Amino acid sequence: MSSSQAQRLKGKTIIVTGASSGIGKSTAIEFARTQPDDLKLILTARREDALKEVAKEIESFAKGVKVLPVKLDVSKVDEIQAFVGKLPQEFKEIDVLVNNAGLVKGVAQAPDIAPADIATMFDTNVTGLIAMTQAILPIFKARPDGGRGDIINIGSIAGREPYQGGSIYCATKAAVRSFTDAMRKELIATRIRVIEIDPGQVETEFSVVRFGGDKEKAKKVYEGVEPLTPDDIAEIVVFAAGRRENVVLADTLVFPNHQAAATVMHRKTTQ
Ligand code: NDP
Ligand code: 8X3
Repeated sequence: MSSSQAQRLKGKTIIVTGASSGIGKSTAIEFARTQPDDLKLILTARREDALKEVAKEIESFAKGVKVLPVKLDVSKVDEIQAFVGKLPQEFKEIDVLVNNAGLVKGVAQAPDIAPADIATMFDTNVTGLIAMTQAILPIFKARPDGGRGDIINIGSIAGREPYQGGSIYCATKAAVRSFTDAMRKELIATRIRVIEIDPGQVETEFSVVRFGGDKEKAKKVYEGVEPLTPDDIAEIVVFAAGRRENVVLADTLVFPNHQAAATVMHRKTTQ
């Protein structure tokens, strides 16, 4: 017998941005684990090969899940518009949008932050997320009662608590938070749920990207601590989407046990 969560997700079409690694990949897999019999997943990111691997993995255990991997750079607004227009008929009726794609570049402080890094972070984390939302929202709004569907935005503790060396990334996540909160109010007369999940420290490719591919530097971020896993966040995303339609998990801050703020962490030291 399937769970009530599985029943509520049955037949849904779900899009996850940034599904080629980390939280997005785990989210795609967790949706498929929860509802393996009847689900459609649209998985997007820039690395198409990685997306195809995720699709293969899902199809190996979830026979009722149809996966559509699509190469999409969310920082290119015209690509987003073309992507929605070209979706195959059976994937057009999207029910859940998970805006997860995002990144951080470096730890530079003003006035030394590279303009290209500023642009990449804002174009991806803010303009990309807004453009995805604007592209999908008309599909939700065309439904009865003012509209139906879920928008799940992956914010960050960084959007609530700016820290040194993260000014631009933090500003992008604060922008996501403002956009999300405003939208929830704007859509009050609909059945559309606007949800934000703000993780603390999660071990993914995030720090590798931050340090330009330097895996040693990235590893140091997690020394002496036990970060969250991408699966931890994926479970919360799926939980939020799998609630009864009248239940809106509007806002969630998630820490690992050793963390109490963006920069307040307990690190075990080895003597
Ligand atoms: P990863 O680097 O593992 O994953 C990031 C994903 O975003 C990848 O799939 C990447 O795919 C995709 N992405 C990046 N840029 C673009 C782009 N221009 N267009 C499309 N996809 C893009 O990191 P996480 O899983 O940690 O990050 C996921 C989200 O979680 C981000 O929004 C991040 O800010 C947020 N977050 C992460 C935390 C952490 O500690 N790890 C904590 C709080 C929030 P590809 O490279 O193939 O395009
Ligand atoms: C990622 C968490 O604190 O490294 O959003 O910026 S943090």
